[in-house]
Formats: sequence, C-alpha cells, structure tokens
Amino acid sequence: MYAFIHYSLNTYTDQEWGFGNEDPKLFNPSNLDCRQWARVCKQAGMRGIIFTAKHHCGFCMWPSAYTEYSVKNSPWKNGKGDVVRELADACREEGLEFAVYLSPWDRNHPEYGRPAYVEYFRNQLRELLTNYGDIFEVWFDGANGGDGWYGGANEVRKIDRTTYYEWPETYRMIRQLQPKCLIWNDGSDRGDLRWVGTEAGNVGETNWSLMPSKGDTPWHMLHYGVEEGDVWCPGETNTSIRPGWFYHETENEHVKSLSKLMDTYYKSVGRNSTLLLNFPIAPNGRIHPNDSLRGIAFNKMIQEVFKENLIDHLPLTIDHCSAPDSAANNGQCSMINVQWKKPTAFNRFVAEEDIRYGQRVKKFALEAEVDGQWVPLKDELVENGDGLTTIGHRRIICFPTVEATKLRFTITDAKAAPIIKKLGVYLAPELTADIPDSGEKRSSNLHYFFSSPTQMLIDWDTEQTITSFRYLPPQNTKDGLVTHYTLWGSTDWTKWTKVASGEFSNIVNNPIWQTIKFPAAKVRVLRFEADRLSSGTRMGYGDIEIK
Ligand code: FUL
Repeated sequence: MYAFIHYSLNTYTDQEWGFGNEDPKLFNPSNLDCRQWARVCKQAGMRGIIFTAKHHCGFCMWPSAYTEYSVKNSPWKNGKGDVVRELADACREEGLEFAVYLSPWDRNHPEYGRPAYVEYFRNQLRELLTNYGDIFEVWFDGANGGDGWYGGANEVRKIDRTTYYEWPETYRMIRQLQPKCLIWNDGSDRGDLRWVGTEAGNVGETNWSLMPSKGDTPWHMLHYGVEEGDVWCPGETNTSIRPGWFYHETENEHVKSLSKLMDTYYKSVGRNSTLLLNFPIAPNGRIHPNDSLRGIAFNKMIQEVFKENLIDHLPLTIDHCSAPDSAANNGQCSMINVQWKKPTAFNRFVAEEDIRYGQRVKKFALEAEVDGQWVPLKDELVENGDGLTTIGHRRIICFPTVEATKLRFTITDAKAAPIIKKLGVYLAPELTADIPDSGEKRSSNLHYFFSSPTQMLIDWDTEQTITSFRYLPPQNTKDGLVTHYTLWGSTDWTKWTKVASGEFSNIVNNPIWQTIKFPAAKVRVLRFEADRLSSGTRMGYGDIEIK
C-alpha cells in the first residue's frame, strides 16, 4: 500500500481538472505541512507517497526552470517555496519512499500537441528525477479530454497517444537517471505496472501479473491481466479515500467508510495487486481530519484482522491427488492439510506464491471440516463462481465464519509446479459499529423528463430559489455520461437564463456525484443540457439532486 496525494490549483477552484488558465495567485495555503501528510500516510500503513507534481492543468508544484506556471509565481512563501522538495524531505524523515505523478496532458502549455512540448515534458521529468533523491515510481496519467487553454488558444488538440510522447526515449532517460524507478503508464508503451481499468478500488479476482508486451490493452486485460502474457506487469489499484481525487468541501461527509476501505483492501492487496490510496489536501495545506482519522482506522483494522495466524505453529501435511485438468506435474496436484486440536473459528484465508519464480496457480479449492463434514468455502466477495482462481503475490479469501477442525487447500490447476511461500488463516472481527457509509442516497423526488435525447427538464410547478445542482452519472455503462453541460432556468417556460455551464472532469473513469454551485437563481423549470457526452447519443443519469 502506498498513498497518492492530489493537490494543485484545483484545490482552490473546487475542480477535478483545471483548464490551464487558473491564476497561480490562487495557490496560497495558510498552513501547508508536508510532515503532517507523511505522518498521516505512515500511520495509515502506507509505504510511500506519489505526489501530483503536475496535474492536467499544467501548474507545477515545484519551481520548474522551464515554465512560469508554478509555485514560483504564487504568493505562498513569496514564490520561494517548493512543495515537491518539502514532501520529498518529509517522506525521508518519516521513512517513506517518494514518487511523482507528472501529467503528460498539459492544458496550460502553448506547445501541447506539437513536438516542442514533448521536449518540455522530458525536461521537467529530468528535473524531478535529478533533484529530489530516489523516486520509486513515475505516474504518467493517460487521461486527455482534448480541450484546454494552451497559452490562450482555447481549443481542442488531439494527439496520437501511441506515438506523440515518444515514450521509448523517455523510458531510456528514466532507466538511466533512476534505474530502480517503476514506470506506470496508461499509454501505449508497456510500463512496469498497469492500471486495473477502474478507479473504484478493485481488480479482478482472477489477476495475472502478465501482459502482452505490445498492442492495445482493452479493459478485461487491465482488469484480469493476461495468463499468456509475455511481460511482467502487475496491477496497481488506484482509488481515492473520498469520491473525488481533489479536495471538495462538499465531500467532507463522504469519506469512505471502514467497511468500504476493507472491501477495497481485499479486492486489491487481497487480489495480487498493490493499493494506491489517495488522500486529497485541503485548501489550508493539510489532510482533512476526516480523511486522516479514517486512514488510520483502516490500518488499525488491517492489523486487527491479520494479527494472529491460526495455523502458524501447526504442522502441515501434504497429500497428492489427481488433477486431470492441470498441465503441471503430469496431472498430479498437492493437497495441503491443517488440523486443529479443537474446533477453531476463522473467516479469512491467505495464500502467497513465491513470485520470484513467476505466477503459476490457475485454480484451487478450499474446504473446511465442520462437524465431521467437508464443506467447500468460496470467496464471498465474488458474485459468479467460487473466486478461487489465481493467487500471485497475495490472495485473500473472505467467507462467513466457520468453526472447523480441519482445513484443506488443494491446487487443482497450475501452469507449472506451484511454489507457495506462505499460508494464513485468520479470524477477522465483525465490523459491528461501522462509521456511517459514504454511500450516496437517492434523494430525488423531483419531476423530470427528457425533452430531447440530450436535454432534461426539471419542473417544480412553483417558483424555487436554487443554488446547487448535483448529477450522478449512470453507474453501469460508459455511454451517455454528460461530460460538458449547460444549465438554463426559467420562470415562464419562454425566457431562459443561463445558470451555469462547464465540464464534469474525469467523469468517465470516476463516475461519482458531480456538484455545481451557482449564485441563487429563481426558477420554475430547469433545463439540463448535455453539450457533450462521453459516447453515444442519449444522455444517461443515475440520480439528480437540486437544492
Ligand atoms: C485520472 C485523472 O484524470 C484524475 O484527475 C486523477 O489524477 C486520477 C488518478 O487519474 O485519470
């Protein structure tokens, strides 16, 4: 587990994606404290921090020599500050590793889309890789919405993400400057670890650490890995402790609950993946107490669940059985048996392969002897099937508590002779008094209807004063999500006044509630227009809330 930290001008404009023309003067935290970030992350069980040195808006959190669009033109520390430096130092003081997120898409730079920008990008990366000590990972976000300020051009710039950035050249530079640094890349050239295809905090229960070295990576490859892949490219599950990546005051009560975070842990670390958990920084320059307390509680809960391995001091016996489906060992398989002196209660099973020898297990079975009867156990977090497929670096299986005298773990199919490094059996405490869930409620009892495929009308019948509009995009499809909108209000159905317009940043990858605030408007009817959709022709929605 390691932390993401999202902090930029967006923190001061309440946005998820800056357009690139936001004023650097907005960056003026009253109490910026990187030591606090590092301490919180450490107590939350994180081994390192990946920091948004530059997000899509192009604003640099370090005084880059190659642009004026940075902290050096902000009032913070009279332009003499360097957030990257302060955080790199704080990480070292706390014994954490440090890494950087550098957005390839830059909505500020005038040359974006042309070759000169690629050189600029590399120069910035060189600064980060030479001036701040060891960097454990570089994160090259593939997101690109096309439009931006681009030095005042205000236009849409399309790039070919497979060729434009000339990744092979950049990779050579990284390998030379920081040989141990991992490359995360969502673009075309395979990096050292991969996105898992969602920002919701889960990877497939079947999760191979292999990928094909070339070609496109459709969602199922990202999410499940590729059994026959030819390069080692494990999944990194990235998600935020709140709905958004950047801080929004409206989300203070929506920090993820402990059970949601544990679910994320089991579906990432417990599925052969690392977990990259984001903590946004609040405008004062600190992690908000709601997030820090929840992060620390999360780590405490993990320690609690895995505090005692119930098979630690027991002898394991190995039997051989036949596994006609298995290519390994001529159809033979191994059955590992554990026996307790008296019935023992447990609800978690952990297995780890020694991945120095690759990832081998394809399928296994788990059975417990309860009252003299063998009962099969299955992963309760998986909807279809028993979920007992790949293992890899670590696999955690969750099931309702059983009281058993014996446990049997059988590898029924493997690519080669399996090498199991560790087994564990645990009793996780019940989460009885959970912190209220971040779960967003459906609260609408509004009267709304579509006047066209891209236009929704909300009608109250009487005049209302409204100051905010919230849109929950559809949750089970990538089609019809509104990415750009205009809101019009009317009191008589004839004269329409523009209430707000703009972009719902990053809505496709992270389809969370979007909140628009505006000066009080008197309306009887509101028109929500989709100026642009993610794809498809019909606007979709999960819910609407207006106040
Ligand atoms: C996405 C970005 O567009 C978000 O803003 C965020 O940085 C997330 C980690 O990656 O693709």
